[in-house]
Amino acid sequence: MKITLGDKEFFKGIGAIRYEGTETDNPLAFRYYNPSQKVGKKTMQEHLRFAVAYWHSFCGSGADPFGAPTHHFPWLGSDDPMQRAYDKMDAAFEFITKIGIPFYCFHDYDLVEEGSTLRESSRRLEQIVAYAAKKQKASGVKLMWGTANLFSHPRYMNGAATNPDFEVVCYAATQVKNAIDATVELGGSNYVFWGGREGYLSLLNTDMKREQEHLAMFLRMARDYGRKNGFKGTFLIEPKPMEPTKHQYDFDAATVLSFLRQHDLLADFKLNIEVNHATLAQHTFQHELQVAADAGALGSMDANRGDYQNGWDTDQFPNNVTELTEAMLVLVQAGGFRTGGINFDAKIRRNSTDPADLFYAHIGGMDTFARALLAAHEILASSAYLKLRKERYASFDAGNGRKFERGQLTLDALAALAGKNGEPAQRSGRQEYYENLLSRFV
Ligand code: XLS
Ligand code: NI
Ligand code: NI
Repeated sequence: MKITLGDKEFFKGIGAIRYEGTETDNPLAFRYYNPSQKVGKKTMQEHLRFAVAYWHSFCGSGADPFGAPTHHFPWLGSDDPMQRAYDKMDAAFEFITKIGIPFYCFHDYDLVEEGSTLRESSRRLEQIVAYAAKKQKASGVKLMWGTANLFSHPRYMNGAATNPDFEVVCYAATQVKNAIDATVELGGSNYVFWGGREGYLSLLNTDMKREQEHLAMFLRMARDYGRKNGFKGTFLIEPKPMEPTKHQYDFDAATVLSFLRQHDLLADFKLNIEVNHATLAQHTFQHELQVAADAGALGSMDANRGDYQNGWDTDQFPNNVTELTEAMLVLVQAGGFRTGGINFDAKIRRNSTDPADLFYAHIGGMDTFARALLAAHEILASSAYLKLRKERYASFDAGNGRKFERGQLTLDALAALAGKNGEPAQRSGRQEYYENLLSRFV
């Protein structure tokens, strides 16, 4: 079959999306995201470093456990798997350039479907990666991160790196090796490990300690392979507490950090924090970001949102400015992104079936982040926020408080001070005051 490349337009009638400001009522325009606008020292585009997720936007069929696919993407129409992969890539780059997002992210088998043998799959991947390199060069779009899908194929039903069967571990290693090669070839600035099925369904049949040691060994090997083969970017772990397994090993930021520390991997690995994973772990997004930032390990973000009434990973596009302002406060104070960015790991709803829906979804998400960035920047640059928070800890800035922080007092000394000072005066935490302060800027 003769392969045709790049001669179809998939999003007809939709041109480049532009910033038109808050006065516009054009639903296909940005109202806040103005890439070249300066916010402090950097432009919005430099702060936010948006990325499109290949899997949701170009592979997601809209199927759910109760019903068949609703998204009949025209780029998936061919009978030939390579033609489908090329068409999908044309559609992806058309969308990414029209929306004006500078980066994208993929799993190996988002780019092309897996073949019936490992050799066939590797060959297909090499071909599509060569095409991706051309598309990147022609458009200026860059790869934010690559990863391997180690969870969809039935062979991974008991895990990949943590599978009790060594043969499956070897198979997973081959996929990771190829995905790292692809990431290096495409100049990706990060390589991601999301736990997939690394976890367990029942502890009865699981040797947790052994599985976690295998995971550390596997990550170490991937790190060594990447470094030996020219990967200079950041390895990222993406925590998630549950789904698809009942208990995922990379539960949340604190769990992953302690794992990385225990296995001496913190020099090469940082965290990719996802909104809906944070909330599934009963945390807020900003909490997870702060935990990562405090460890110097805030690498990247997967942007989406959950549903307040549902307890699963709904991966909706972000739309809550107030919540994201709290997240942006953490990011800006941490000094922003280095190799990472904001990847829209979000999907349009099953019943959003117009080609324009993918545009509305990303426009909404980008505008929401732009507003949150502007608000956070203003709060930090021109409100009393930082001063107020600092004052709350003023008793540690001098005298015995400072001595305590420096380790110059003992528990006995503290008890003696309490005896002398008596009952401490009440000091309000003023939560509502802080909340109102934030509201003033959103
Ligand atoms: C699933 C994860 C996944 C990772 C990439 O919940 O968010 O999409 O981001 O493997
Ligand atoms: Ni997710
Ligand atoms: Ni994700």
